[in-house]
Amino acid sequence: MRLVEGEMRDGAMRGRASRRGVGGGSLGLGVVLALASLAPTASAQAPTVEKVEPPNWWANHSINPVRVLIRGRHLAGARVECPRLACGAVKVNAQGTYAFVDVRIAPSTRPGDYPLTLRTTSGSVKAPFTISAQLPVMGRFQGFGVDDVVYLLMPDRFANGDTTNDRTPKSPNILDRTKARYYHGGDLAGVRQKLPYLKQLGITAIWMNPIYDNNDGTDTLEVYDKQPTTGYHGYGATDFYAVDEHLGTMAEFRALVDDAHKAGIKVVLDMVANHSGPYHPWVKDAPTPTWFHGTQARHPDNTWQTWTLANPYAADTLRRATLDGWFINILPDLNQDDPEVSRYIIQNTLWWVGMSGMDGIRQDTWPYVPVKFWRDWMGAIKKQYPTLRVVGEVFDGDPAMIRFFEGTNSTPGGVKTGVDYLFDFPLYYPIRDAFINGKPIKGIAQMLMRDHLYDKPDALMPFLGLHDVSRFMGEKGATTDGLKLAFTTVLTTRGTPLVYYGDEIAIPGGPDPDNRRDFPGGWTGDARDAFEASGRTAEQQAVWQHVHTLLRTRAAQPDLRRARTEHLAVTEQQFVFRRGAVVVAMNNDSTAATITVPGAVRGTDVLGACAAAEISGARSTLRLPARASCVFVP
Ligand SMILES: [Ca+2]
Ligand SMILES: [Ca+2]
Ligand SMILES: [Ca+2]
Repeated sequence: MRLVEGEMRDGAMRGRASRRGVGGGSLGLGVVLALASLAPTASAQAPTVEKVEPPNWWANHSINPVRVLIRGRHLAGARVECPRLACGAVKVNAQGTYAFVDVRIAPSTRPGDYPLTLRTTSGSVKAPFTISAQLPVMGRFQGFGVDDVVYLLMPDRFANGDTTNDRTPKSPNILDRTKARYYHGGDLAGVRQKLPYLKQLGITAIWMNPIYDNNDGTDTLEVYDKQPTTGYHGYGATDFYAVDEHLGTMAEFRALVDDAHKAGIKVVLDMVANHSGPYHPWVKDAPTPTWFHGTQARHPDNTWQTWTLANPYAADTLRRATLDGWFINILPDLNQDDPEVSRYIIQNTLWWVGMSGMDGIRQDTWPYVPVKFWRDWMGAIKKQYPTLRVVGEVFDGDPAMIRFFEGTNSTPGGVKTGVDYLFDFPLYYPIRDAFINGKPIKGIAQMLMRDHLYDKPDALMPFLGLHDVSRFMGEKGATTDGLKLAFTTVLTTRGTPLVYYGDEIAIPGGPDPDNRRDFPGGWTGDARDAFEASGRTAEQQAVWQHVHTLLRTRAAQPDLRRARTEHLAVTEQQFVFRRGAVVVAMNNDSTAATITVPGAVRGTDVLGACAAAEISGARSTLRLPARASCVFVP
């Protein structure tokens, strides 16, 4: 790193000169105006600062120096002074709109304000920068795993805990509950208020869709039915270092994490490293020429051919079309091969974790980013927060694809990303097929057969729905009997199960955005409050109780989380398996079934559907009602 002593002395001298020239407090207003009129060009060219990223960092952090990105104007030729810190490796882009600087923080540096000064021949400007105290580790950065049940909620659609953030001067016109692609008003305050509900249901972790600041106006690029959209879902960041004003503030996010931890609930936050939103300031003016893959005017469209990434015979050009293309030809694709981009994203991730004390990350669009970047990103996370856990989104029903992206797999070039978990999309499809369409339940067991491909089947996250697919109850032919069977599967199979908000009360809804309806009762004046049993229909309450019982049983029975799985019987529409002392039996047929399995099935069915098994010698006979599941616990 280049330093700095000389620059600082130099700069200090120029600083004095500059203060004389531009006018301090002792000069009268008339004099300043006179000077300005004499030298308008010089005055107009003085550097300005609009944004500092990250705005703060920590002493004794695994990343030191931190690479600070300063957005401003007239930064060409800038030197950077960092009193009580050490600065170097300054780089300014050709437009003079972005300066990068390494800021080294001595271990003894105390928390406080440490503004940087950018100085050019035309003047100087301060860039605010703060050293923060690290949050105590105890009870934070906990990670998550098979002992947890994760609840995915969309912050804008769960509960409106603070109506004062519904419309603010920053974005006054993009909230409308009658429009499915506008903000509806849910927020972090609402999630905090509903923690007792989540605790009562029995989940132990929440995953929230991204809370980055998204565009303050309508999106007229991503248009459906000729209608503009908004960034209510959070996936189109315009500021990676701020919480969207509709959802709250970083202080509220930290308070939510603290409250959740007090309730025994972990917090997993969604992050997006593949792209920014189309309205991010970078799109019009990028920090480096290679910040994105192309420009808004000229870039590759994404071909969605993720299979080419795993194809050992694919030419590199085939892969690049999927790695570098812009999603829906609109979302600016970040170039993680640019080392400045890579550092930016890695630091940004650690900043969110360090600021909040959160426990895990859900990473979007995993296949569309080079595995080398993921290796570096995972390494940086684990270096600073060894207990934190990451689940990656590989949206693919083919186990060969999931296997390819498994964190322990050596991908071409010998790269292992180290990602902890992946979603179990392969299991999702036979679950829907069996329990909605009446296809054989055997398909679920046959998909589980493919677990032999994985190093760690337990590292998968099974689910029956999430925010990118139609609701289970939104599919033609879906019934709550089928939904209950699906919940039994998800909550008793291996891995860390995921519950999508509202599925526990059988909310309907078609494809995006209809699958993101408001949770009933989350808004003052809602016709019904389904957060309370009294606000649920009898059918909703039956599903809720089913999920609640399964979660309570899962919590009480470590075997349901950690014991080896043994498939005891698989027929076209019956499936019985054992996990340790617990036996799960499912009948997907429209008539009752009697099935005999090896071994003694002891105990009672906690779900209340089956009578006790008849044990005879080394075999047990189970009588299963139509379209029902039973969990026998000794
Ligand atoms: Ca609100
Ligand atoms: Ca916003
Ligand atoms: Ca990409």
